[in-house]
Amino acid sequence: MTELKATFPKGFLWGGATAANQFEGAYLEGGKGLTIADISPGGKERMALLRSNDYPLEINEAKYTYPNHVGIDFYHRYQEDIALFAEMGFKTFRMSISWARIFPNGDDAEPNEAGLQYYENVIDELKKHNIEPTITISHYETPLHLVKEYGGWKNRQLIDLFEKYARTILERFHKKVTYWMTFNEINTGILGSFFTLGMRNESLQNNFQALHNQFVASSKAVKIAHELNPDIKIGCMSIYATMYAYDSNPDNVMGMVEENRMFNYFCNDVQVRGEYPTYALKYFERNNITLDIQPGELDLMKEHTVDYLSFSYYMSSAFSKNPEHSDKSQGNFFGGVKNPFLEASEWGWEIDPVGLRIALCDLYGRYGVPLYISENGLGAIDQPDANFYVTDDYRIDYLRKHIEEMEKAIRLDGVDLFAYTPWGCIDLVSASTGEMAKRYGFIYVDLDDEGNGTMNRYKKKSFDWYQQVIATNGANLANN
Ligand code: BGP
Repeated sequence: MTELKATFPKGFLWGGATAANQFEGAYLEGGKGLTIADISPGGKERMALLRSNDYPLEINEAKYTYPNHVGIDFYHRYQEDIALFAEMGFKTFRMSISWARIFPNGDDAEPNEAGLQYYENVIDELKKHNIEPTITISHYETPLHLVKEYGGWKNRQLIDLFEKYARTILERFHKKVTYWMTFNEINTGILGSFFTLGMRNESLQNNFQALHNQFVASSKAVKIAHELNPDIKIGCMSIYATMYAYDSNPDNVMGMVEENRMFNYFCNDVQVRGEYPTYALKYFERNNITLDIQPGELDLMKEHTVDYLSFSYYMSSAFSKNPEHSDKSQGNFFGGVKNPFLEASEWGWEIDPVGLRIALCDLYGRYGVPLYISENGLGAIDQPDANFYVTDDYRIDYLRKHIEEMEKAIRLDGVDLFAYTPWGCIDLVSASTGEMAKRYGFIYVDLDDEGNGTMNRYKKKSFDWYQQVIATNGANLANN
């Protein structure tokens, strides 16, 4: 009989999560090329623009702002920031490597040594503080050249280019980095996300071909990682939004089942179980989708599945077919109908801690592999006092309630959860709105959307709280 775990296991990986394009800045330094994030304007219209055909593939400073070009300047300030993470007691730090720092155009013959050295310095700094890096290989950072010249991920050539990039960083860092993730929130590709696929408003056929290419690319990275170092743990990463039927109407329940499996399960099914599920094959059939699958690819996907499943969790979603339930909730990539039982953040994301326990039970029950919560948190407008101190009880409250549910999932449900990295552990640029105003951090960065501010770092109230959470391995969640 397997031993049942009580509360947070020894060695639980507490930490925080970031992405290169949202906090490094220095977007043209060190030989870096442009990525799709670099041409994405800041401001609330970003997601609407992303979904339109007017989405500019060039930087247009006369028309737009680009807060992510400077980010929070982690590129130059990583030592100071990592020291703060260490002071909080981080066991792991999730970061991405920007593909275009390593291969500026994505298809260059040789890697850019300056980029590799930069990441080596960051990794060494983390190790110096006993923080295990968790590296996302691709977090919305496909080189722009691959979008403009190759048409994005629907082009099979990207598989080989990605393989070369993944091999380069894995060969360089496989002795120093144990935890890896392949594609960030890969399932947003189902919705045709530009960030994920590097394609704008294309057909379902192209979206699913692009995803297939990413599945193959991901399996290749898994294979390379394990060949280099069998101790490496490499996972997939999806957004998970717990899905409810709005009510007990069987039609709504069936609709929820359909939404749930295409959005929450499809990419995990392929990457954890190693094969296309039957419901997806039927979906392809109904929608006239015929994938170009080359000989050997399905075997590769079956043989090189991930070691763990990671997911971001911010909110749940309710499903209704009833046209009277037309009041939609907001989400970064999707929105169901408003759930009358839940409160929402200032950005309309519905807050649902119990939904996280449901997610953990669901995913562990379905896959039985270790789980890593790679993003979670509350985007909020912080009001610092004259000393730049932020009393962010709302953030503590959000995180505390989610951690309580994680604890129950481990203690009462026997879920094998081994890591938790709240999103934007230091304030950074938002992915959906490209703004600084939406903050998640334990550390306040003095910088506004127009680029005003010293960029000095200040500890928020939640900094001390999270430090205590980590020091007690999740036993003391009190907000003193
Ligand atoms: C996820 C992304 C992150 C991050 C987060 C918060 O979808 O993986 O990159 O930004 O959402 O979203 P936002 O920044 O839009 O508040």
